[in-house]
Amino acid sequence: MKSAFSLLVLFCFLQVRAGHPEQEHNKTENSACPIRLKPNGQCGDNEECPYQVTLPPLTLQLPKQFKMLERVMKDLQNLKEDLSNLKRSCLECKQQADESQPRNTDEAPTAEDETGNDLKEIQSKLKKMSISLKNTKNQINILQSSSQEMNEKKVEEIVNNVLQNKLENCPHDCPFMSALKDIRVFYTDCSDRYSNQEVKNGIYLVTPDRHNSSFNASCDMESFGGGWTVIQRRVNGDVSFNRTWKEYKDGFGDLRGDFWLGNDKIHLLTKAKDMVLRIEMEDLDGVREYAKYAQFYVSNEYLKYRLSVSSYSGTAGDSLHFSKHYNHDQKFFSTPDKDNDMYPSGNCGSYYSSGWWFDACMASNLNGIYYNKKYKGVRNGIFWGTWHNISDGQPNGYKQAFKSVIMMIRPKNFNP
Ligand SMILES: [Ca+2]
Repeated sequence: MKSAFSLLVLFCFLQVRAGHPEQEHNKTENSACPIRLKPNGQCGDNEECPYQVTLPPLTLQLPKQFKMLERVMKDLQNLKEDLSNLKRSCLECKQQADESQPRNTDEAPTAEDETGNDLKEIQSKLKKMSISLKNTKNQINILQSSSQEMNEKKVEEIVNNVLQNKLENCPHDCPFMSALKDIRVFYTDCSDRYSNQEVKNGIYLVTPDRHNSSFNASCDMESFGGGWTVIQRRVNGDVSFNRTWKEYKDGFGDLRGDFWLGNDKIHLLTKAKDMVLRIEMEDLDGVREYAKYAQFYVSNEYLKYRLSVSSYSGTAGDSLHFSKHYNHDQKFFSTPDKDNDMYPSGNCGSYYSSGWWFDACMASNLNGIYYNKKYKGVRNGIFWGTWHNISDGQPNGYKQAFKSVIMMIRPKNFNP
C-alpha cells in the first residue's frame, strides 16, 4: 500500500515539477492532479526554496485478502507476545536451575548439612551391619545343619577311615601303632554295627554308655531289616528263667541260645537311643505272630527297672496293655526273690517262676517256663494273653505253649 501511494505522489510531483513556477496561472491545465505544490515564501533563482504540498483526502480500495493479512498480523503479534512470555519463563527456569546446582565444596557446611551427612553415614553403617548380621545368621544355620549331620556315627566313620589310612601307611613299630592301642571306636548297639557293614547274625561288642563297660550282644542282622539287639531269646528251653533279682540284673544264659541280656544292659541300651521293641513268637502249632512297640524304655535299678512301653502294632495283639486290671506298662520288675508287683497277697514272680513287669499279676509273661508241649495246671509257661486261641478251651484243660520267643530292640530312627 505504501509503495502505491509513493508512486502516485511522485507522479504528481513530477508533473508539477515539469511546469515553471511562473506558469502558476495556468491552473486549469494542471488541475487534474489533486496534489498541489507551491513555494512557501520568497524564492530567488538558484536558491533553496521551501515548498508546500497539499494532499487531498485519499481512499484506496484494497483487495479482500487484506482482511486475512490483518488477522495474520494479529496472530503474529500474539505469537510475538507468546515468544516473549516463553523467553521470560525460560530465564526464570535457568535462574532456578542455577540456584539448585550443588554448592561448591569449598563452601562451609551448615549444621543441617552435617546432620544430613551424619544420618547418611549412620544409615550406611546400619545397612552394612544388617548385611553382616544376615551373613552371620546364614553361616550359623549352615553350621547347625552341619553339626546335626555330624552325629556320632559319622565321627566314628571318619575315625575309622583315618585309622585305616594310617594303618596302611604305617609300619608295625611306628608310634602311631602304640597309640592305636588306646583308641577305641564305640558302637552303641547292633544297629551301629550294622551301619558299619557288619551284616551277619552274631555276637558283637557294644557300648551303649561309655562310662560303663562294653558287653557282648546277640545281633540279628538279617531279620526285618537287621540292626536288632536281642534282649531275650527262648528257643530250646535248656536255660531256666526262674532266677534271682541279681541274675536278672546281670543277665544269664547263652547269647547263642536262650538268654536274658540283663536289666542293667537293657536300661543302658534304651537310655542311649529311642528304641523300638519287636517280639516274635511261634506256638507249638507253628503259628507265628509278632507284636511291635514304637516306644520301649526300661528304667534303672533304683527305679526297679520300671517298664515304659507304648504304640503297639502287629498281629499277636497288645498283651502288655491287655486291660485296665492287666497292664504291664509302667510296672516295676519283680523276681521270685523280689516282690515289686501290684498283687498284695503274694509274689507274682514266685508264683509264675519268672522275672517280669508283673501287674496283679499278668496278661503276658515271656519269661515263664519253657514247655516243649502243651501243659496242665498253673499257667506258668510262656504266655501272651492275646494269642489267637489262648482263651479257647483246650481239650482236657491243656494250655498253649510256645516253641520260640524273641525280644529285640532297635533305634527308632534306624534306616536299614
Ligand atoms: Ca506282691
